[in-house]
Amino acid sequence: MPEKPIVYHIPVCPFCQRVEILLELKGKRASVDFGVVDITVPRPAWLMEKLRDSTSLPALETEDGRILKESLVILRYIDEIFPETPIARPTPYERAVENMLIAMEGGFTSAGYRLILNQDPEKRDALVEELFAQFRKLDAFLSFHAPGRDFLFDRFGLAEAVYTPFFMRFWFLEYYEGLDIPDTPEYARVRRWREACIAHPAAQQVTYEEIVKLYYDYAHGAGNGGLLPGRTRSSFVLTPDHRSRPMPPRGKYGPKATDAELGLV
Ligand code: GAZ
Repeated sequence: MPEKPIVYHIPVCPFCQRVEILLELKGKRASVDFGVVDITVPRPAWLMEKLRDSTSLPALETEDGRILKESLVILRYIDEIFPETPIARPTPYERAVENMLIAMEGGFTSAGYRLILNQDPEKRDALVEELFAQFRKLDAFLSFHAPGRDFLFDRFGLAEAVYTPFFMRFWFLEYYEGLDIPDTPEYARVRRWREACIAHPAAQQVTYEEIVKLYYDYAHGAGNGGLLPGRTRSSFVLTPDHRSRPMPPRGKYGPKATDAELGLV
């Protein structure tokens, strides 16, 4: 049996970063162990046995050997087993508001990923509008429940831990699509939130450069460690380390870079 809970995670996976942020906020990073999983190779048999039916990560193994899945479930579990510094809001009403915002994360994240994965220039405008609509929804929610401050409540909390990894992943839209939300009043509140989230000291597990380099394959239509035609290595490989690789070419609807051009061989 493990001495501490173990979080199995994929480096740079946004769902896993949620858990890292929460632990950082609670000052409990040292109270769990991390098991790094390489998404570009098949899962080892011992891990498959633990995970059973679904292979998606993060997964948490408890000290008595049981497995929990789903990042939002793991966040709340960790918040409860280390109760000294609670991150979820303290009252039922505030937790409900927090959970309403968290309930909007699925539509938000999938709109950004549909856009980065899209390879058809004719579909681009419609996908951009869907993403902007998601940002406007967040803006309206925050303008109503949290006008005149950075975060949903007085500090970076659970909702911020849920969204921040995706605000950071969406740097890939800036780099590969040349896209950001408009600098107009209808996005001002969500811009302020995003900026405060990205700048928070507990959320610095990944860098702009790392996201841009590792997500090259997503920008060309291959998600989750999948291989693009003509390539032998995924941009998500753990070695060579991203710091030794060049910045990839920016466009995403034109010709594709080789393993060598991406610094992968
Ligand atoms: N709902 C789960 C959670 O924990 O919240 C999702 C976890 C998940 O998708 N993990 C991925 C995984 O382990 C890695 S990160 N995949 C390998 C496997 O064997 O299943 C995926 C998306 C998406 C946005 C991002 C990602 C991603 O859609 O980065 O859809 C599947 C995967 C918006």
